[in-house]
Amino acid sequence: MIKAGLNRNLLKNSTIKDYYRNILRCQASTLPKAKPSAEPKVENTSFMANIFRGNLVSTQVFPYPDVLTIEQKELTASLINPFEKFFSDVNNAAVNDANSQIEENTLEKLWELGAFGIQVPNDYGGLGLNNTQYARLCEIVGANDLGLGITIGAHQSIGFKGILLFGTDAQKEKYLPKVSTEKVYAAFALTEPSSGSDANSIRCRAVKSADGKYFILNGSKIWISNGGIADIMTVFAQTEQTDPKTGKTVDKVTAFIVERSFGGVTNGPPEKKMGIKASNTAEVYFEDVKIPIENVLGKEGEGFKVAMNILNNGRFGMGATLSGTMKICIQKATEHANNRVQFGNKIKNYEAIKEKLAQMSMVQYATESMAYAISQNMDDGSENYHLEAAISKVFASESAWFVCDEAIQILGGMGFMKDTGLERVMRDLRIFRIFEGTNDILRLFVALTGIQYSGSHLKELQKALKNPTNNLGLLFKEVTRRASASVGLRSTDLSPYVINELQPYAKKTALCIDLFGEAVESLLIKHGKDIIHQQYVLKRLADAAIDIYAMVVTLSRSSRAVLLGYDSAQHEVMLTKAWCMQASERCENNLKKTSSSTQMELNSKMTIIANEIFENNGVKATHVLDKF
Ligand code: MYA
Repeated sequence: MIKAGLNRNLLKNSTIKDYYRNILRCQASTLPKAKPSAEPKVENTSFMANIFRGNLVSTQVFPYPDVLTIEQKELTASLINPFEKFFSDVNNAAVNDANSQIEENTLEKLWELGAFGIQVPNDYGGLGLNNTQYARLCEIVGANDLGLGITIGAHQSIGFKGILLFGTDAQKEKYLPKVSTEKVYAAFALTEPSSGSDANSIRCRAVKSADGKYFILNGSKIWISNGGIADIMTVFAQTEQTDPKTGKTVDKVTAFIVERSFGGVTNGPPEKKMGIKASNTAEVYFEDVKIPIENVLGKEGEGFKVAMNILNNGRFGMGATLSGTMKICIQKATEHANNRVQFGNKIKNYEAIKEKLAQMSMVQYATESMAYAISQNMDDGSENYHLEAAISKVFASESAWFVCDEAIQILGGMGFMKDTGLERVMRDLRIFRIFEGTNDILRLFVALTGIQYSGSHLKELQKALKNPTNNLGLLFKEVTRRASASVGLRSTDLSPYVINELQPYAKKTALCIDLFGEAVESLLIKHGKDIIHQQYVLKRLADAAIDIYAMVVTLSRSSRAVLLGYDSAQHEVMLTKAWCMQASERCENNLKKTSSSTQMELNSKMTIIANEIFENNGVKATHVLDKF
């Protein structure tokens, strides 16, 4: 339908109007409704959000961000050695894992290092580092001990992050010195027995006292990292709020800073887990906990957004951490392959091994490129990073799993032995695809948030059509884009941003970006609001988005490496070329699958199979030995 009747006349003013009427007529009734907003409109600079609209907004990715001052780089470099020394001389990851706890003197040394208050401003006693500097230290933690990483990550990446992001001056003054220097641990308490991925459905309840000075909190939380050791917690609970429009009371989540010293806060024993055993995970119970009103974090009733923003804000750290984990896995696999002789030859000479190591290095490079693109955009003041942060969490956790698994495969039997240290890493890694938003939920989040943004653009176009003479710029740009696409001339051009050698790969990526925008629009036209139920499709769209982001950040980073004359520049270019070849092909396939009839047929068959298995409470096929 979009391609119908396009010719040069379409670019004339009156025809623009007709053209858009045609396209948008059938969309108007089905698009998700844009919510009216009293806020002034702020341009969304997210690269990923914009490609959902078929727009190229390059500022976050090209050129590759480089925001640290020389002083900040020097300070970061000066911290690397003490952190690495801590892991080589003080910490023992295997012992922490075996004991399911970190020894007291090891924790002491971590406090001395400032590792619990990396991003707390100096005035409050912390190291005062920004996201990018924090990411660099996360890498070291990820390379050495993920279990310990969760203890310090749950503390600062989410435990007290809300105070940093949303705290009042008084809250910051009261709590930040405690959590950065006074050895007080923090935790983030959101998940409940009946509320995991569906975070808005929590049942913990806080009721305001008649004099309005307190909230009384009751309920319980599960699987809380640091839950057994934290004295300060960011807790989310339902509170009764009055809707200003209707005057009716509704339940809305509010965030609170809860001190164990308030009384009524207890916890269960440490959970027995598959991995990250060094970290404490426990149930936390709240019984008539009296929380002073000044401990509401953010505004009353806006706690869900507080929770989401804390999680959004911390996710890049996981990318950086796991990038460090992957490096160590690659190092162990390489050392082994360089020395191990089988069939009279070092195994590094076999193509089966080369393919594995190259692939491991490609995903590590992409993960690291994502993590630092995001952290630097955040440090640059961008508030539009949540899609990219979710993408990096999914990509990093799946890549690290793959890399560790392949490292074990390369080491063979040796990889399976505890002493090599990789089996612990593999156990530790498993949770990363589950917590901080499961990868399945985050894929849906990426696809639906992007689609909502695209839908709101189509709404804008509809509005513009009502007054085309005042909106010529917007309409002209849109028609030109569509006209070009309809004759196979796609509009995205990444050529100005990448070095010559990478131009063919930039072209492949640009094509994916165009196909992506077209796919999103077709899906909106086809499904309208019902798109939220099309999870087979949304998953493929998210996978395409992930591949595109990985291609873009590697193209950008390796171009920078060449321009700055890095010794490793040619290697980075090679990683990028290989990555773009693979990812662009996969991306095109995934986009095709969002609408192909074969895929639809396959999806329906999968639904039938799954339903029958659910009905049967497990496998339904008759065992070959059962009927005789
Ligand atoms: S902590 C537990 C983690 N739990 C989760 O992550 C829960 C996952 N669930 C969700 O995220 C949400 O419930 C989803 C939405 C996404 C499913 N940013 O109707 P809605 C807005 C900004 O779509 P729902 C843990 O694991 C949305 O626009 N806003 O919501 C710790 C809408 O706004 P409006 C967002 O369908 C592990 C409103 O909210 C976002 O109910 C320890 C409602 O939206 C968002 N993301 O659910 C980790 N989402 O009304 C340690 C929604 O204005 C880490 N909205 O339109 C350490 C790692 C690092 C180591 C470091 C070493 C140093």
